[in-house]
This record gives sequence, C-alpha cells and structure tokens, in this order.
Amino acid sequence: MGRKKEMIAMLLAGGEGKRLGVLTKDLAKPAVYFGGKYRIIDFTLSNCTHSGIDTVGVLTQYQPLELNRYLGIGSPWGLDRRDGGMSILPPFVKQKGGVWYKGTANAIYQNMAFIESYDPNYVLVISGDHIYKMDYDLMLQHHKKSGADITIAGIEVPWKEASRFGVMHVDDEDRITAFEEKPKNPTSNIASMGVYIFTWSVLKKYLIQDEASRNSSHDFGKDVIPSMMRDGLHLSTYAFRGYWKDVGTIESLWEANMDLLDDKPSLDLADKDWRIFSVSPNRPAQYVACGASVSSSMVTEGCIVEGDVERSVLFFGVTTGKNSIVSESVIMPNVKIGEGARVYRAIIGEGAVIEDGVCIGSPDDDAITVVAVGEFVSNEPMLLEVEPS
Ligand code: ADQ
Ligand code: ADP
Repeated sequence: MGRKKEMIAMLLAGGEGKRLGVLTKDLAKPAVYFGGKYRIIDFTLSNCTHSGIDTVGVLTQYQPLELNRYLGIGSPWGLDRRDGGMSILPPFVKQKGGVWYKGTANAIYQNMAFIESYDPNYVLVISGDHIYKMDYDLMLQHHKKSGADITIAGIEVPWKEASRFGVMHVDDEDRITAFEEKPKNPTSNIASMGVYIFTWSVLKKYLIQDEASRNSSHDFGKDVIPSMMRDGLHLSTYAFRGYWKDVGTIESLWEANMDLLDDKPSLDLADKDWRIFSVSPNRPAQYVACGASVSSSMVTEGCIVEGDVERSVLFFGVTTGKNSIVSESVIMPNVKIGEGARVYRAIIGEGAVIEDGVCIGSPDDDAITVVAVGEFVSNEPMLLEVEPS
C-alpha cells in the first residue's frame, strides 16, 4: 500500500508499433533510439520528473525485454524511490487467468488495484511514443480550475496530418464540444496529444463500464472518450503550444530527428531547466578523421567519421568509411558504413552493416528508406521502402 498521492501517472508503453516496421521487430516503440543520446520514452519520463510526479506505472506488453532492461529501477529519472517511484506493469500479473491488454483503457483497467493503492485524486495517462517537453503540473492546475472530469491536452497540427489523431472542437472556455477519433475527413485540426488527466473517481466508473461493454475495443480514443462525450461529462482541453511530435511512423520519426538539426531547433535539448535524462554508454570521444567532414549533424560518443556527414544524427559507436556520404539520415548505434557507401534520407537500424560502395536511398527521392536492425546490406540490398504520407 502506497502513501496517498494527489496524482500518479500511467505511461502506456505497450503498443505494437507496427508502423515503425523493422525498427520495432524486437523492440518496443518507446525504447527506439532518438536524437543521438536518447530513447523515445526518456521524454515522457523526464517530463514526469520535472512536473513533480513521483509515482509512475509503466504499462508494457509488446517486446518488453530491452525496454525493461533499459528502465531498470528508474534511477536516471529519479524514480528509484520506495515511496512511489517507477513500477513496471506487464499484463498477467494481476491474478490467475489474466489476459493480454486488449486496448489502452483495458490496460489501465487491469491495473486499477495499483492505482487504488495510492488513493489518487487524479490520474495522468500518457504515452511512451511522443517527443515533447511538457509541464503536467500546469495541466493539472487547469484541470482543477475548470472542474472538468477529464482534460485532454490539445495541439494544432497541420490539416493533412489531422486524420492520424483524435481531433476535437472546443469552445471559448476550452470545453470540448465534439471529439472524433482518427476521422477520415477531419473537421478540426486541434489534435488530442493522447495526454489525459482524469478525475480518478470518474475514470474508475468508466473503466468498469467499458470493460463490461461487449462491443468496445477498450481504447480511450475509440471508446471511453466518446462515451464520456455522449453522457455529457465535462471534457476540457489544455492548449499546448510547444513542440510535440507523435513519432509512431517512419516519416515522423525521421522528421523529429531532423528537426533537432535546425539552427534554432524548436525543441531545445540544451535547456538546463528541463534536461532530458537518459542512459548513455561509456564510450571514447567521437573522432573525425583527416579529410572527413561533418556539418549540421549530431555525432555522439564512440563514432569514427572518415567520410562526409551532413544533416544527420549518428548515435554512439557508428563508423563511416573513407569517401562515404551520409546525408539527411538517422544512423542508430553501432552501425558500420563502408568505404564509398552513400546513404540518403534513411533510417539505419542498430548494428546494421552497409558494405563498401552500397547506395541507400537517393538524393532526388522524398521517400525514407529503412534498413532493419542488424541487417547486412551488400550490393543486392533488400530494402523496405516507405512512401511519404
Ligand atoms: P494512437 O497514437 O493510435 O492514438 P494508441 O495505439 O491508442 O495510440 O496508443 C497510445 C499509447 O498506448 C502508445 O504509447 C502505445 O504504445 C500504448 N499502447 C497501445 N496499446 C496498448 C496496450 N494494449 N497496452 C499498453 N499500452 C498500449 C492515441 C489517441 C489519439 C491521439 C493520439 C496522439 O487515441 O486520440 O490523437 O494518441 O498520439
Ligand atoms: P486561432 O485558431 O484562430 O488562431 P486561437 O488560437 O485563439 O485562434 O484558438 C481558438 C480556440 O481554439 C480557442 O478556444 C482555443 O482555446 C482553442 N485552441 C487553440 N489552440 C489549441 C490547442 N493547441 N489545443 C486545444 N485548443 C486550442
């Protein structure tokens, strides 16, 4: 039994990550590398730390091994504490005859006893696949002031992307007047960020009700929120104006990495007041050889650059051979790029080997090319092409 908490966080980290394809074959999406030094989940966990949230349940399911190992006991995020701290919550642990998490709402439902043990007034539900810096405490103040049953963080997204999200109509008082999950033809471009604050007593009632409903997919966006709307509950939005990206697709993962390379990136990773905590390997300093060049790029520890690197992110332990070109690409840890190889607009999975002289992608093509984790690419490459959306 924990001590009473005003608000605890439940971090959904168990989605399949299908749209990231070969990058998530053996790896949960939240554990995918991001921005040279990080994994995606570092952002949400660091947000919790900075927002004064000391109790976080991490719901895992799909390919959790490496994620679990990475999270450890939560020390990098200051969550290795006895009172609260981080708890990893896989399915099945509850009781005999447990089942896989059927959907996001069911995942929370199955962990109601965990939540109740802290007797919280509010529950923050967040995702492990978003890149952003956000103070959840400000959102909680907004939630308390409005007296809403649920507050959904919202952000304006480009119209062409709106159909990837839950979208909402809001009135002058931030009240949500309509909500639609991933509509084909969106009528609003205010997207739900999938960041929710629920008044726990209300959520509890709806989780129980949703669980009993036969034709529910037990998902927040598809089922629980629409049913709260239908019942006339008070749903409020908290307008978030900073940088936020759902990196659930190859294009968005690539774009979010490229965004870091701008002169003045809209997501400032150097912000001393909002550090993103992570676990970094202990490697020697990066080395840029004579005649090599690096521009507008992030090159991290243990890299050896002998070729040309421009507008790219190189994670730890990447080597690039003489006369090679790496351009507008994301190179995951320990990738080896051979002599004379060329890599354009690509994401190369951890530990892949690009042999001498191989060409990946093309400078004239908008599509992002992906090379699988550990793949060995010789002159007859097997590549997965992803069309830009
Ligand atoms: P999606 O991005 O489609 O939409 P969803 O598939 O519901 O999100 O997953 C949300 C989070 O929960 C992800 O981090 C995922 O890994 C995790 N998850 C999914 N299934 C899970 C399960 N069974 N057990 C544990 N974790 C699970 C949602 C909302 C939209 C909103 C977008 C914003 O439904 O309304 O616009 O997020 O990105
Ligand atoms: P405009 O869309 O014309 O620039 P505003 O920014 O003032 O106007 O927003 C109009 C309405 O949309 C307001 O009620 C505001 O609260 C809401 N709104 C604006 N941005 C967001 C956001 N990111 N998330 C949720 N609601 C928002």
